[in-house]
Amino acid sequence: MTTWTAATLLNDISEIGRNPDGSYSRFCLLPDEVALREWFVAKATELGLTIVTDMNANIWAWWGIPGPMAVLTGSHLDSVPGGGAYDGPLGVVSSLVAVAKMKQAGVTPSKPFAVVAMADEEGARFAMPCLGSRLASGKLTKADAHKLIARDGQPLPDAWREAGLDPDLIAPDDVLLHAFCFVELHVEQGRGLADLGYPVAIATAVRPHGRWRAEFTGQGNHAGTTLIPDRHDPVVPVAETILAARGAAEREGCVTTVGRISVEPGGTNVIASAATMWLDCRAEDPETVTRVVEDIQKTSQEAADKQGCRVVWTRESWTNRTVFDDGLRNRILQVLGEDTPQLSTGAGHDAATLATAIPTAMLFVRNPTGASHCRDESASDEDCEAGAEALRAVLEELVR
Ligand code: HGY
Ligand code: MN
Ligand code: MN
Repeated sequence: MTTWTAATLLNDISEIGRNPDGSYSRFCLLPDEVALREWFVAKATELGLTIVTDMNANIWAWWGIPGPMAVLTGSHLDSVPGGGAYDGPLGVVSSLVAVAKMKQAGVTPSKPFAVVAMADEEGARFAMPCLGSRLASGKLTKADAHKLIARDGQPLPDAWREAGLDPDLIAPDDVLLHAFCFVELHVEQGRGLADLGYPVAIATAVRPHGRWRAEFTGQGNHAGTTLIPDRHDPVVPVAETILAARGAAEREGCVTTVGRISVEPGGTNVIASAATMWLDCRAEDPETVTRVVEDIQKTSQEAADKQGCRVVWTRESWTNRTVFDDGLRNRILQVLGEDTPQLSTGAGHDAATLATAIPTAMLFVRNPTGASHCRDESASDEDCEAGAEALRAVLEELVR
C-alpha cells in the first residue's frame, strides 16, 4: 500500500463494468458493482480496516472500533448507464489513499474512523438516488424501500436477499446518525475549477433537484391501416412534453432533462399503447423547480387530451437545496488555505443527503472536460493526487 495513488487504484478497477465505448455501467448489487465491492473490501482489508456491510447495502471499512462521533469519508462505487470512470470511485480510492498515507505517517485517530462506500448513489438500479445514504439517515423508510422495483423488474427485497442482505433489517444507522462528520471527495461535474486553474475546491451547496415519471397511455394499433384522426398515440404527447421541458428550461434559466424514454410494445409497425418518460429538473431554488415541473405537467395533460390519451405523473425523488456545514467548511478552508476555491454544484451527492443529519463537506477535483455521466469525464493523475493529498490533510486534522 506504500505506493498507492488514486490513479493506480482507479487503474486497478478500470476494466470492471467498462462498456465498449469506454464508458461505465456499474449498477447497484449487479455483477460489475459487486466486483467493485469485492475489490474495495480487499483493498480496505489490506489497509488493516475492518469491514461491515450494513443492511442498507453500504460497506463500512473501519479504522479501529466502530462508534459514535466517527469521522467518515468515502463516496459510491455505482455509476449511471454509460457513466465516467471518476464519478464515485474517485472519492472511494482517494479515501483509501488518504488512510494509507495517514497510517504510513503513524497517525492514530482520536475518534472512530471509517471509509464508506454508499449504495446506489445514482439511483440507476432502484430509481432512488442516494439510496444507501437515504436509508442510513432515515430519509427513506424500510417500507418505502420495499416498494422500490429495480429497472430490471426485481423488487428491492429480492435483490437484497440475493446479495445476502436481510431487507427486513433496513433501518436508519445509529452510528451514522451520531457521526462527527462525513467528508466526500468527488470529481467536479462542471468546469468551475478548470476555468479557475485550481486542482481542488471546497463545495458550498447542492442545488435542489428532483425526478418525475410520466406514464402516457393510448391505443395500440396498426401503423399502416390506422388513419391519423383515428389514432391515440401516446408517443405524440411525449414528444410535445419533451419540447415543453426544454422550452421551460430556456425560459426559466434552469435545467430539465429527459434522458430516458420507454415505449410499449416497441414495434416499428405498431402504434404504441403506452409511453413513459422520466424528467430530471434542477434549479437555483426549489420554487423554480416546482413551477417549471407544474408547467410541464400542464402542457403534458393538454397534449395527452388532444390525442385522446391519458397521462399520470409520479415524483420519484426530491433533493432539497443543501448548504454544507459552515463550521466544517471553514475548518477545511484553514487546512487547505484561504485561497481554495469554493463552488456550488447542480449534481446530487451522498454528502448532500447526509447533510440534514450530520455535518458534511465535499472536496471537488478538477475535471478539464467538465463533462460527467459520460465517457469524457476526466481528471489528470496529478489532480487526483492533489485531491487525495488534500483529503488526507483534512482527515488528519479531523481525527486529531
Ligand atoms: O445525478 C446527480 O446529480 C448525481 O450525479 N448523482
Ligand atoms: Mn453521478
Ligand atoms: Mn457521484
